[in-house]
Amino acid sequence: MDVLTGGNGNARVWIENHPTEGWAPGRVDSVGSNGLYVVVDDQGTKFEVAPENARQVDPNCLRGVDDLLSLGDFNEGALLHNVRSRYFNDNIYTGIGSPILISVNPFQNLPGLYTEAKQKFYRERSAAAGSGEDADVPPHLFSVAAAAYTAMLGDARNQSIIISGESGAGKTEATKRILTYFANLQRTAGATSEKTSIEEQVLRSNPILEAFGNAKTIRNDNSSRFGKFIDIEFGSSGKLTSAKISNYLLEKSRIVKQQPDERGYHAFYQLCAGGHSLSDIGPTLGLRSAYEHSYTAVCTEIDGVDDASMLEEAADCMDGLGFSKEEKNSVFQIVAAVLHLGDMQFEEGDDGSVLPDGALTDKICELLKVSKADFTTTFQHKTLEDPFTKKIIHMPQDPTSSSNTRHSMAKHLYSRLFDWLVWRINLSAAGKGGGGGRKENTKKIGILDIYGFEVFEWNSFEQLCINFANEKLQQHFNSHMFTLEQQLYNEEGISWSHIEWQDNKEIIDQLERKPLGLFCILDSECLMPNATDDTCLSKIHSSFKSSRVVYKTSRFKSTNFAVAHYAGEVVYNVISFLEKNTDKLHADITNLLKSSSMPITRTLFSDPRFAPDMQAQAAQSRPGAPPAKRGEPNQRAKQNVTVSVMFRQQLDQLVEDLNRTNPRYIRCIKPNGNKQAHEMDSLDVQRQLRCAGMLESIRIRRAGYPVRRPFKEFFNRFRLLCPHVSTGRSLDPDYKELCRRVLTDVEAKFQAQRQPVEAKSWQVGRSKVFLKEELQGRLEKALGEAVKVY
Ligand code: AD9
Ligand code: MG
Repeated sequence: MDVLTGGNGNARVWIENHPTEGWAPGRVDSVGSNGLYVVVDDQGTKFEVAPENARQVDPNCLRGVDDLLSLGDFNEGALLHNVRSRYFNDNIYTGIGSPILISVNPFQNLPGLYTEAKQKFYRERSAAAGSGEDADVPPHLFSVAAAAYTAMLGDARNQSIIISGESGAGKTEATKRILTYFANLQRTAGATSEKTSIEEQVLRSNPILEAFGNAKTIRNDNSSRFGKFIDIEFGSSGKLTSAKISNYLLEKSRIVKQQPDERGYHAFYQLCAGGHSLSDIGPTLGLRSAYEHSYTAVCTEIDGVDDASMLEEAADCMDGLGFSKEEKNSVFQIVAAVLHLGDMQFEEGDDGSVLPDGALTDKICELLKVSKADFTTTFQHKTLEDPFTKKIIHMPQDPTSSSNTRHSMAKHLYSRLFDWLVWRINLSAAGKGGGGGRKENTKKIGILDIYGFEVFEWNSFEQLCINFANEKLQQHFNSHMFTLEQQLYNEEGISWSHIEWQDNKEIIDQLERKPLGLFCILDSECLMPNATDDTCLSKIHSSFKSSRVVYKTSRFKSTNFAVAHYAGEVVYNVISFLEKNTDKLHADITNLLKSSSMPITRTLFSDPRFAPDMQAQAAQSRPGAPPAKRGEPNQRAKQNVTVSVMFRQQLDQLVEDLNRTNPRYIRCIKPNGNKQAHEMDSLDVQRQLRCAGMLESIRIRRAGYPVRRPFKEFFNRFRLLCPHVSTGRSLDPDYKELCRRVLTDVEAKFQAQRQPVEAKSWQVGRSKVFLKEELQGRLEKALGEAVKVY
């Protein structure tokens, strides 16, 4: 009798599409008159499951295993339930083989999780395991970091740790823990650490980056609004020698406008709360409380966060990183100027807008160190070239135009300041000799903390860029997993030929293909004199008429188009796409700020490393300019390039760099939207696991031989099926041969029952038996029946 209907009440099968749990283990209760199994979940609710869909639950999954690959049952239900049951036991980490770690945000500080003793434990275990992978240690961020480090020492290749997941899932926290782990390596290894050591410098970079690049969003009180890749370099002895951060696409729109319940960058509020007590410049900043400034008025505080003390921390870190007093003061002066820019009002004048608040104008000019006359003119008139006569004309600006000029100035000032800060931090973290460790025999571990796939009610240009970045990383992930799979088969001598997996190449192609990909259409519209968001949208629709990937959605407003991303459909609203992609800065603003007597402001608008509009000029005037590096703005592109071009170049470079490393992946999961400990929205977690490509990685494994069992374990489990195959009296039996005999024998039995096994359902490798899932299921089922007979 079938084990499912044996009525023993213990058989567990998966209930798929469970309304609250996604997948839930249930007990088979009976068989309905329609032939469907009646399955009861743990809450007593009954479901009907078709016999062909009734997959048995691996009992280990109910307890939760450290590594999902140790389960024979490798389906989505096993993945979800395993992660869930571990999370409720405060085991937030789960492995999927050695290169993938799933991390669920605990939303509480779990005692003892990140102690120095833990760091030491993982460091020693990994070093002892030689290859760096100690399969017996519980999964942890430190096991990933330790494995990367040991592998780096033993292997010529650079390593990388790619951390992804959606907003609030714990990427930045994970990055910080891993950085601390690397910074502590020498310390826990017994060496002392000085205050000026490179390890300390690396740790100091974070509070500054968070102050200037993080903001409160509805999803995360400390959301990173930029992507970052940190390259840590180690000398030949394994000592940390330098670090270099590359930053990606800071969200600029947030500087001047935020959604309800969201804030601008933390630095704004920190400066309003604590700026007055900054020595030297405090009183000269002229700041009031955050709710009195236009850019920060909407949502001023975050529960449990003391902005003033955060400012102190960021300022201390600047001191620690060796910022000069002038540099530090300039940074705060520029931020204060941005806040004052937000407060400017414009009135209609006879000859262009007028600025009625003289004191405010004076303050901004004083902070930015520019002439008041030039400043006023910038908002009064726009310098243009007459398209026919080619003569320079000064067009009066109306208040709306002046107001936009001011927002544009604020956005460029702040985002370039952010680029400058990253550059300045890198200078301090470049190690002795300031060369960024460009010595020959150094090795690197790169850590990527990038914004995850995101879908909001309203998705704009930023979401398209972010989601495209995720497509690229997903492709990298898939092809790496696929390559790994093939490598294992080669090592084990398994013949393979027909592994197919779902590639997201088609989507990427439709977005980036030249000349008619989505980004190219957008870029060429940005060059058209009369183009608008509307003309752009109609070009998108006419170019992708028969596309399955980019399409028109009739259910939505006419300003929308949809993209079928690998992680799901996203509807984008084209409004502001052209403006955001062009991101033009009028030459009048550049000229004004170039004339500043404050060195940093001048640099931001004249040095091509921070001023993309200066790049073409620089290429001509500075033939000996240093070679370009990833993440450095001077490499981005020629004059007039769009934001999307720059971003895609950065991404291509990133993927190229990652391809040269041995990657490990940390997939962060947000268990609920309420930021609560011990609460899980299973359906949402299921969606995130899918977006993280966990299903894809399951599919890749399923397409090959997903079940691998060491010979001895396999034989001992299934020997009952072939009692005549035995070890005899041998003390050292040839388990490989025994497994082969069991499998051949079982295959013959199935054949005799006229239920043949599909060809090539199993192979015997060098150290393990490789099975298709279907055969594994049938073996387990046969075993269940055999046990009953005995
Ligand atoms: V975003 O894409 O930058 O918006 P992240 O970076 O994924 O996002 P973050 O690391 O900032 O999320 O985590 C959000 C919050 O969750 C943190 O501020 C902590 O309060 C909380 N968190 C995350 N990970 C941990 C952890 N390992 N232990 C305790 C955590 N709390
Ligand atoms: Mg973050």
